[in-house]
Amino acid sequence: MKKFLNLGLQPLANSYIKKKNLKNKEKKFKLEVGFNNKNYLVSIINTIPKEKMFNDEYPYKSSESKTMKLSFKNLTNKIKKNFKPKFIIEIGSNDGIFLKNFSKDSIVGVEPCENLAKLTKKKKYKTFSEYWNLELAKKITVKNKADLIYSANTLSHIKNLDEIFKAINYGLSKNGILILEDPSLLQCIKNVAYDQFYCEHIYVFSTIALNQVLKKFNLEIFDIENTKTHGGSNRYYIKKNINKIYKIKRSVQKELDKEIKFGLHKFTTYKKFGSRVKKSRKQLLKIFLKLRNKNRKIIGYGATAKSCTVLNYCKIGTNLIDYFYDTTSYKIGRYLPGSKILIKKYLKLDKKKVDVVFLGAWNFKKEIFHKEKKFIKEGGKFITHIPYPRII
Ligand code: DWN
Repeated sequence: MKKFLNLGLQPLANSYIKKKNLKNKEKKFKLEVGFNNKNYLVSIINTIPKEKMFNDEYPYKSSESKTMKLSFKNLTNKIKKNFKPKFIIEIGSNDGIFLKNFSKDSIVGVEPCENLAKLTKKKKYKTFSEYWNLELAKKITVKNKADLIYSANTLSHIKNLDEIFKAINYGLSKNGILILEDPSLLQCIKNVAYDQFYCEHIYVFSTIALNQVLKKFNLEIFDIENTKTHGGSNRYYIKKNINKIYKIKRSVQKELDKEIKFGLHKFTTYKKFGSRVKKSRKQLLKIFLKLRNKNRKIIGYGATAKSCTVLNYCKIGTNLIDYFYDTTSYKIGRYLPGSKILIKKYLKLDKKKVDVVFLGAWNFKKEIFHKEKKFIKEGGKFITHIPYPRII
């Protein structure tokens, strides 16, 4: 693997600090990103054991945003109309944002983070709080194989792709389909969204790379949709080679052509991205310092895992951001890892109290701007670093 990006020493992105632990030394790891020119995968180089990240204290809940709820709802309607699955497995069911759109006897969830699995179990959805692997696939499909396996924003978090796909291949019926959804590497590189890289995001997939991985398991992509979620994602519709029901759509070659045209198969593209990231850091810091010199009150909005990368890479701390707002109850009253900025319970933005807001959750810009119409109307400003640092 050839390294193209060094994001410095970073703490675990989702390890929000309790006040009583603020003085404790945090564990940090080298966050470096590389390109494998054999299988075209882009991944972080040093990985953290999964048990350290995905346990019974996982803070992220998908249902915190209206955008995500709507996206899952729309997909559900499409699935019901086009595929009519009788038995579905969801890998990475989180707080049930997708699951709850189906009847309890037609879907099972797999969610290793016990605190999240508890939420769906409570609502009587069968949920396995285990890591997805072949053994689990065998256990779940004793009676029936799945007509549909769905996984959003999860496979990019799992190191051993061979194990995942072996288990998927086992669990999926002959004519069943697999739908995967993850951030698009093309969008990540185009938008200089270097904060898509942190301990949990082991991979950011290109179609080129995913295609290579799938081939080994006799799986093939038959359709791709570009979605707007998480800063630009791809939804891949995948089938077994032996399944002749679905024809391969033009969208697949179109996406591959786009990626090749952009150079996602070449190391030089990533080298250039590395330089753009350094430039982005410089520009972002310049904006913060200028505003601080003018005594502007700056806060953050959305204490995301992505923010952890930005704040620690750019060395932005309490000297530049007073506090963050977030709606997630688990995060409130804790401090962001590394930068140690306090996370407060979300209140509607008030221009009398705040001048400028750093968009940690830049991927929900539209939803947030809609919510904060009044603040914007009264002259409130936002800082974003995507696709380049600027005040809006
Ligand atoms: O892959 C992953 C994605 C899907 O979710 C995980 N590894 C971890 C997590 O990443 P993230 O924290 O970068 O995700 P989000 O979805 O960008 O996080 C949004 C955060 O912003 C949440 O903490 C909720 C918060 N929020 C808010 O406070 N007000 C979000 C919205 C839309 C709001 O209006």
